[in-house]
Amino acid sequence: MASHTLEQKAVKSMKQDLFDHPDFYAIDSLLTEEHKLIRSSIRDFVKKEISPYIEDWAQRAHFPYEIVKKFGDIGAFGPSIPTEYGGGGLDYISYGLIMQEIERGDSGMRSTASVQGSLVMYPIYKFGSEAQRKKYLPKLGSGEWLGCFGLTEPDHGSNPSGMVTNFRDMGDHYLLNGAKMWISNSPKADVAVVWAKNEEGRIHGLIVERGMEGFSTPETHGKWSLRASATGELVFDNVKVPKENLLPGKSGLGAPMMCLDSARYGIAWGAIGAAMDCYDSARRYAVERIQFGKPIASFQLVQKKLAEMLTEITKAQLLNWRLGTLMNEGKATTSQISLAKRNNIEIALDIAREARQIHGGMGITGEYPIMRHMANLESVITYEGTHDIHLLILGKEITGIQAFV
Ligand code: TGC
Ligand code: FAD
Repeated sequence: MASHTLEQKAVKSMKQDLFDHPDFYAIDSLLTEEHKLIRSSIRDFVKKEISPYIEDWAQRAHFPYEIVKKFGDIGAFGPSIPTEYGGGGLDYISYGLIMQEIERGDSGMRSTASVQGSLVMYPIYKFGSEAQRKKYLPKLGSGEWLGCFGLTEPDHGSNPSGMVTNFRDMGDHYLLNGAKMWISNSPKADVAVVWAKNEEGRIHGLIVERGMEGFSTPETHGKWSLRASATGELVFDNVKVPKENLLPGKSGLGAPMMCLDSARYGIAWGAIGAAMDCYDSARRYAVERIQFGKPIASFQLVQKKLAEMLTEITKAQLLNWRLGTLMNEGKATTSQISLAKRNNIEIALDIAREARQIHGGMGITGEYPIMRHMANLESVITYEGTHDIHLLILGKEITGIQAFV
C-alpha cells in the first residue's frame, strides 16, 4: 500500500476507516457494557457518516448542515441532560466517549455537538424557566434546531467579564445591542444563548432567535482550522428580545463559566479522539511503508515516536476516566477540568506533529487525517480558554493568587 500512487491511496482512504482505539492499560475494563455500546455505536456512525466525506468538507470549507439532524438521531446532543428534556440521560463517561469518538472523526464535528449540548442545552436546562426548557430543549436535542453560544467579543476573548454587549429594560421587552465574534454554529443557528450586561453591568443569559429584527449572523471566512465547522459573528442592532427569553436561574460570569466547565470536560475527551486517530494512522503507515528495504516501523527513531504517542494517549485516557468519575460524583473542579483540557490538547498536537513526520510527504495531504487534525487542534487549544489561561487557572489553584491581571 505504501508504494501506491496518490490516486490509489485516495480511493482506499475514501473507502476504509479501519480505526480501532489503543487500550494499553485495559481501561475498557473500567467501562460498563453500556459505555462500550455507546462508544461503538458512535464509532460506527462516524465511520459511515463522517470519515468518507470529512476531507472533502474540510477542503471545501463546507459545514454539512444535514449532520445536525443525524447527530440528534444518535443522541449526540446533550447526552447528560435528562431524557424528558430531549437529552440522553447518560453519565459523564458516556458523554466523554461520545465527544472522543466524534472528534476522532473531526474536531469541527465535535464542536457542533459540544456547543449544542454543553453551551446551549445545558444553560437552558440549568438556568432556564420550565417554559424555556419545554420550548427549546426537545427541538435542540433532536437536531430540529441548531444553537450557538455567544460569549466572546471582538475586544473581549480571554477576559469575558469586560464584555460590552448590553441590554436595556424597555418595560415590555429588552433592547439588545452589541456583537459577538468567533461563534461556532452561528451562521446556521436557529437560537443563540447570548451573554450580555444589564444597566447595572450584571451579566445575564438571553435566548435570541433567528428572525428577530436587527439580529444577524455573518459568517467568518478564510479559516485554516475547523474548516468543516461554521463559525461566525452575532450582531445585535437594537434587537427587541421578549422578557420571557431571559434565563432567570443565574446571573454573573459564573453562569457562562459553569457551561464552559461542561464543554471543556468534553473537549478533554475529544482531543484524545484526534490523538488516537493520528496514532492509529501513523502505526499503520509505519508498518506498511518500505524504505531502505524495510518497513519504516523497524527503525528505532520511528518506534520511539510511536512509543511516546502511546504513552501520552494512555496517560490521557486515565486522566479522562478519573475526571469522568469525579464529574459523575459532582466533585470535579474547574481547575481539574483545566488540567485535563490543557494536557490533552497539548499532547494531541504533539502527537499530530509526530504522526505527520511518520507519514513523510503523504502526511501533508488530505489522504490521511493528520494535517486536518493538527490544524483543527490549533483552534481547540485556543477556544474554551486558551492554553495559557488554563495554566493560570491552575496557577491560581496552586498559589491562591490570581495572575490574570
Ligand atoms: P473570576 O473573578 O475568576 O470569576 C468571576 C465570577 O465567576 C465565578 N466563576 C465560576 N463560577 C462557576 N464555575 C466556574 N467555573 C467559575 N469560574 C468563575 C467566580 O466565582 C466569580 O463569581 P462572583 O459571584 O464572585 O462574581 O473571573 P475573571 O474575570 O478573573 O476571569 C477568570 C478567567 C480568565 C479564568 C475566565 O474569564 C476564563 O476562563 N476566560 C477564558 C474565556 C473562555 O474560556 N471563553 C470561552 C468562550 S466559548 C468558546 O470558546 C466555545 S468554543 C466551542 C466549540 O466550538 O467547541
Ligand atoms: P485573546 O484573549 O486576545 O488572547 C490572545 C493571547 O493572549 C493568547 O495567547 C492568550 O493566552 C494571551 N492572554 C490573554 N490574556 C492573558 C493573561 N491575562 N495572561 C497571559 N496571557 C494572556 N467563543 C464563544 O463565545 N463561542 C463560540 O462558540 C466560540 N467558538 C470559537 C470557534 C473558533 C474556531 C475559535 C478560534 C474561537 C471560538 N470562540 C468562541 C472564541 C474563543 O473562546 C476565544 O478565541 C478564546 O477565548 C481566546 O480569546 P481571543 O481569541 O480574543 O484571544
